[in-house]
Amino acid sequence: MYLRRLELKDAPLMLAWMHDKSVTEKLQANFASKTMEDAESFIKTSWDDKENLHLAISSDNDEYMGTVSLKHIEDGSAEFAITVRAEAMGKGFSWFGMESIIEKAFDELGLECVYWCVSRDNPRAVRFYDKHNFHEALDIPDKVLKRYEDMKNLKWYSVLKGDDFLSRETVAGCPVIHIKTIPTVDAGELSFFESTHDVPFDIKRMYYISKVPEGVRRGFHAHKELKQLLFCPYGRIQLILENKNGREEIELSDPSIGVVIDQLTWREMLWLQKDSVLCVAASDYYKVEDYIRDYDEFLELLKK
Ligand code: T46
Repeated sequence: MYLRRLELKDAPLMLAWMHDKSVTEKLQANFASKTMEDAESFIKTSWDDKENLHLAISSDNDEYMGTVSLKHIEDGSAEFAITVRAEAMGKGFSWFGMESIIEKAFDELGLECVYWCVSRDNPRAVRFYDKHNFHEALDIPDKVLKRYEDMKNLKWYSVLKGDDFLSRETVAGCPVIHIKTIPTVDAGELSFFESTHDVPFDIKRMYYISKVPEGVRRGFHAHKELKQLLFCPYGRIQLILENKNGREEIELSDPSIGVVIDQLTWREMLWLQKDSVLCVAASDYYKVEDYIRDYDEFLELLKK
């Protein structure tokens, strides 16, 4: 998936979500009356708009999955907004769009702050932002609040440049480790780890998962005893972990970042980009009896 300029060919899919109640019911604007001309005019206007940046979130096949925006770009800040098609929900497109445009705001546009709000009556959106560790902002300027004065029950969020919103120490309590990595000038980098020195167990097995299409999920199991280090040397994979600490996710896309699963943990892996590779160093040989593939059985074991 990637961000690109909106194109006229996106208008039919854009109009489709505008007329899809499951997408628009919690949005502030009324999209139901929009026409194909409105969608095309929005797209054309976006091409040389200086105050707003509207980009398409595109699948690897160049299919429009939604729009992500920085609006009211002024005084070093901008308002973030996003809408994805129903078909794109739960497949990593929202997080990808958000993460990418916030990085763009700080790194390319030189902004200092990105803020946004969501209705507290929209639990899906509130859960999404809370899950990604965004915190409620209490210092939104009056000028911005004025734009929303007719709206009640809003929750505001903001991210400041330098906030390490992507870097994490744990996912559902499982340690995120920095794999030792040595760069060579103009010749890439080399990463390595040694059994018991860098990884907290003896490595008895390595395996890797490749040739997975975009949007496919694997996993759906826990292990009784096995400890593993998971990392993604190429591509982008979302790792969703659930255990006694709750359910959290992390995107693996940096070859020098790994996650150690060292406790009873349900896992799912979502391929955000086709041909991404998931590598795993495991503490034991393959033992079919170590797998818990039944979610209810996992929940029962978690209670014990
Ligand atoms: C895990 C996640 C991250 C073997 O024969 N030997 C092996 O070492 C492995 C790992 C798998 N297999 C067989 C078992 C299945 O018939 O390969 C087939 C696919 O395995 P599975 O459906 O378990 O694949 P994933 O991607 O759901 O899970 C794998 C690991 O199995 C699991 O331990 O934590 O990756």
